[in-house]
Amino acid sequence: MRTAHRTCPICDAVCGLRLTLDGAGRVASVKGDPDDPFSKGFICPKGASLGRIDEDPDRLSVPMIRKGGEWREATWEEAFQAVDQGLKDVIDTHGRQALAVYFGNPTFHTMAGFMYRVPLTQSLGTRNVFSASTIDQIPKQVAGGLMLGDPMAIAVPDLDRTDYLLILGANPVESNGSLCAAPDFPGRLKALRGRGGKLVVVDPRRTRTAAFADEHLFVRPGTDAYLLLGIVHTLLAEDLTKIDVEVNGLEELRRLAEEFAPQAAARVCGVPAEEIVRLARELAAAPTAAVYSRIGTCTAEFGTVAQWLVDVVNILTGNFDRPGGVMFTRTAAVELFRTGQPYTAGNWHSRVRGLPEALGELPVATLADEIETPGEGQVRALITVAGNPVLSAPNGPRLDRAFRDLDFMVCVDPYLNETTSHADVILPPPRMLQMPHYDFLLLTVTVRNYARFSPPILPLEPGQRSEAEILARLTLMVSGQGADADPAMLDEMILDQVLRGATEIPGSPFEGKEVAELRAGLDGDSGPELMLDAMLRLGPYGLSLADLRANPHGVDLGALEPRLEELLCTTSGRVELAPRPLAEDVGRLRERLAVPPAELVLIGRRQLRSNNSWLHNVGSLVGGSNRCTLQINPDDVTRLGLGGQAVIRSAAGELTVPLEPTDTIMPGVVSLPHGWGHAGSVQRVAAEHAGVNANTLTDESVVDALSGNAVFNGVPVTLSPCEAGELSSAPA
Ligand SMILES: Nc1nc2c(c(=O)[nH]1)N[C@H]1C(S)=C(S)[C@@H](COP(=O)(O)OP(=O)(O)OC[C@H]3O[C@@H](n4cnc5c(=O)[nH]c(N)nc54)[C@H](O)[C@@H]3O)O[C@H]1N2
Ligand SMILES: Nc1nc2c(c(=O)[nH]1)N[C@H]1C(S)=C(S)[C@@H](COP(=O)(O)OP(=O)(O)OC[C@H]3O[C@@H](n4cnc5c(=O)[nH]c(N)nc54)[C@H](O)[C@@H]3O)O[C@H]1N2
Ligand code: SF4
Ligand SMILES: [Mo]
Repeated sequence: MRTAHRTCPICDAVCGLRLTLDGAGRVASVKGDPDDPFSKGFICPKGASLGRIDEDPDRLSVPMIRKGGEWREATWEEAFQAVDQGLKDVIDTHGRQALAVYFGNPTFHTMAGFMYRVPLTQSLGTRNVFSASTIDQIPKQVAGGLMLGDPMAIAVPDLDRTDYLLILGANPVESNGSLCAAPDFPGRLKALRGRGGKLVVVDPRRTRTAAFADEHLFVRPGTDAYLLLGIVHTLLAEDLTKIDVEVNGLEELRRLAEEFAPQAAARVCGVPAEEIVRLARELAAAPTAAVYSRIGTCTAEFGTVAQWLVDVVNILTGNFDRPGGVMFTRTAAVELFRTGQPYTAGNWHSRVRGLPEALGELPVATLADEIETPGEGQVRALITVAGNPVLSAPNGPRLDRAFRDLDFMVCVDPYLNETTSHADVILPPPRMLQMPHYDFLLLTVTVRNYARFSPPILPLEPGQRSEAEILARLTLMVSGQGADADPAMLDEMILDQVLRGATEIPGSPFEGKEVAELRAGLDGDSGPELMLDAMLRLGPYGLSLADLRANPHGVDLGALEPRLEELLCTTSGRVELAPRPLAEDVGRLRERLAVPPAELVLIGRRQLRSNNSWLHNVGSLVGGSNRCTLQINPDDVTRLGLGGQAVIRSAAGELTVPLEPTDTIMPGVVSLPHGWGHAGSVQRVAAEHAGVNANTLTDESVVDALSGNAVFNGVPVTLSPCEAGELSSAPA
C-alpha cells in the first residue's frame, strides 16, 4: 500500500485528496486531505469515487477508428494518420472555415487543455470556435468585460469574511460552487451564519443551499434582472449607496432603473415588492455584503444583463473589491490570458444567424446551423476536446443529427458516448491519475489565494500518449506539419513565446534576460509542467514548480486583497456602471414588462453525484436520489391531472418523463437535470440508468442577445398526461 496526494480534477472546488493505492496501483481508498490548507479534509461523494471513475473498465485505452457503423481499435500511428488525412481533405476541398472545434468543460480543468487550447484554435484558422463557455458563464465575462474592460476579471464573494450573502441562481451545496472555488462550501456557509452573518437564497427551488439559509425566496425563472433592477432602484431612490470605486454612468443607471420600481419588478419576478425593498436595505446596511450568482441567472434569456446588475449592486453598496464583499483572486501563475486591452464585444458575427462573437468564440447554440446550412464557410469537419454537446448543448438531438452529416470528426475523449459515437477517430487521453494537475483557471477564482500542483500518481503504460501529446499533435496537424511532427517542437515554440514576451515586459522578473538561459532553467517533466514553472516564476509570489512539489498539500497564499486598480482596463479608466450595450438591452426588459409570463417553464437541476454528462457509468454515483426525474409542484400535478409520468413539450422537442412531485419547487415551474439520456450507450452502467436528454427541450433558437449564451432556464413547456410505458424522446 502507498499513499499519494492530489487535487480532485472533477469540479470547481479543487479539493485536496489523499489516496491509498495497492501494490498493483489500484485505488483502495480516497479521503479528503486533512493537510490541505484550503480544503482541510473536505471531500464529496464524487471525489470519494475518484478511484472507481478512474478505473472504469469502459474507458478507452487505445484510439478507435470507425468505418461505417463499425468501430475498431487502432494504433496511435494509424489514428494520427487518419486524423491528418481527414482534416487535410476537408481543408483542401472546402478551406479552413469548414473546420470547427468544440472545447468541453474538462478542457478547463486539465493542464493540457490550458496549454494547447489557444495554439490549437489559432492553428485552425477558423472562426468556428465553440466551447462550453457559451452554455455556461460567458454572460458573466461579457458583463465584466464591458464594466471593467477585462472579461477575465471575475469577482468572487469573500465567503469567509462576509456578513451577508445573497445567492441568486446557484446551488453550491450540491454543485460545490462555480466561478468561486471554495472547498467545503457547506461548511463555509455554516461558518457565515455561525459568526452572526445572514444568508439569503433566491431560487425557483428550495434547494439544499436554501436549507442552509436564513431565508429563501422563490423567483420566477429568467426574471432575476427585474429583481436586481428593483434592488438598484431602491438603493438609488432611498439614497442608500456607498460607492467607493471610481465609476462612470451613475446618472444613466438611475435613468435606466427609474421604471423598475419594486412594484413593477415584483409583477414580473414574483418576489413581493416589500421583500425587494427589504433586500436592498439589508444589503446596504450590512457591514459587508456580497451578491453571488451562477447558472440559474447566466443560462437565461437576460443572462448578461443579470450578471451586470449583480456587480452593480455590489458596487452601489460599497462591497466591490473590498474584504467581505466581492474580490479578485491573486493567482500564483502569471495571468497570461489578460490582454490589458479594453474588451470589445461582438467583433464578428456567426455566418448563419449573425450571433455575436464573445472572447473569440461563437455560441454553441448555433453550431448545428453552421453544420447544416450550405454555402461558403459551412462546417464540414469538427474536432471536439472533452465535450459531449449532444447531451449538454441546447437542442442536443439536432446536433446528434447534424454530426452524422459531417465529412470528418475527431474527438479527444476517454469515452465512446453520445457525441463521440459520431467521430471517425477517437483519441483517448490517459486516466486522471496518470496526468499532472494544476488548475490554471479555477485557481483564478479561489476565495483565498492558494496554489497546489499534483504530479501524476501512476505512470503512462508503454505506448500510451499523454493528453498534452495528443493536443500538441493535433495542433501540428492542423497547421499542416503532418502526423509525424515532433510535439516537443510545439512546446518549445510556446515556451519561447512566453519567455521572450516576458523579457520584453518592463518590470517583469525576466526583463532583459537571455531566453535560452531562462529556458534552460525551467523545470518540469512535460510541456505543461514547464509552462507552469515559467508562469509561476513570472507570477506575483515568485514561486516555482519546485516550491509546489515541495508542498504536496498545497500552499496558502493568504486572504484576498483589493486589486481592482491593476485589473481595470476600460478606456475611461473607471468602472462603467451603464455601458452602452447593457443599457440598450434594458429595452428588451422593458418590452417584457407588458407580456404575461408563460404558464409553465422548465429549469435545470444539478445533482450532487453527477457532473454534467460523464459520471453516470460508476455504480456508486447513480441510483437513489440521483435519477433523471421531472420535479413538479403537487398543485401542478393536480391541476394538470397528471399521473406517475407525463409528456413534456417545448418548441424544440418532447420527452416522456417520470414525475417527482415536491413542494420544494414553485408552482408553474418544473425541473429536469441535464447530462442524462444514455439509452443504448456502450457504457454499461450509464445505459442501465439512462434517463432522458433534458436538452431535447431546450431551444437553440433562443439565446441571451448580448452574449449568445444558451437559455436553459425559463424554457416555456406544456405537460400532458401519459400512460405508463416506455420513456421516449422526439424532436418537435
Ligand atoms: N439543460 C442544461 N444543459 C447544460 C447545463 C445546464 O445547467 N442545463 N449546464 C451547462 C454547463 S454549465 C456546462 S459546463 C456544460 C458541460 O458540457 P460539456 O462541456 O460538453 O461537458 P460534458 O457533457 O460533461 O462532457 C465532458 C466530456 O469530457 C470527457 N472527459 C472527461 N475527462 C476528460 C479528460 O481528462 N480529457 C478529455 N479529453 N476528455 C475528458 C467526458 O468523457 C465527456 O465526453 O453543460 C451545459 N449544459
Ligand atoms: N454535482 C454537480 N456539481 C457540479 C456540476 C454538476 O453537473 N453536478 N457541474 C459543474 C459545472 S460545469 C458548473 S457550471 C457548476 C454550476 O454551479 P451552480 O450554478 O451552483 O449549479 P446549479 O445547480 O445549476 O444551480 C443553479 C440554480 O439556479 C436555480 N435556477 C434556475 N433558474 C433560475 C432563475 O431563473 N433564477 C434563479 N435565481 N435561480 C434559478 C436552479 O434551481 C439551481 O438551484 O456546477 C459544477 N459542479
Ligand atoms: S467537491 Fe468537487 S473537487 Fe471536491 S471532491 Fe467533490 S468533485 Fe472533487
Ligand atoms: Mo459549467
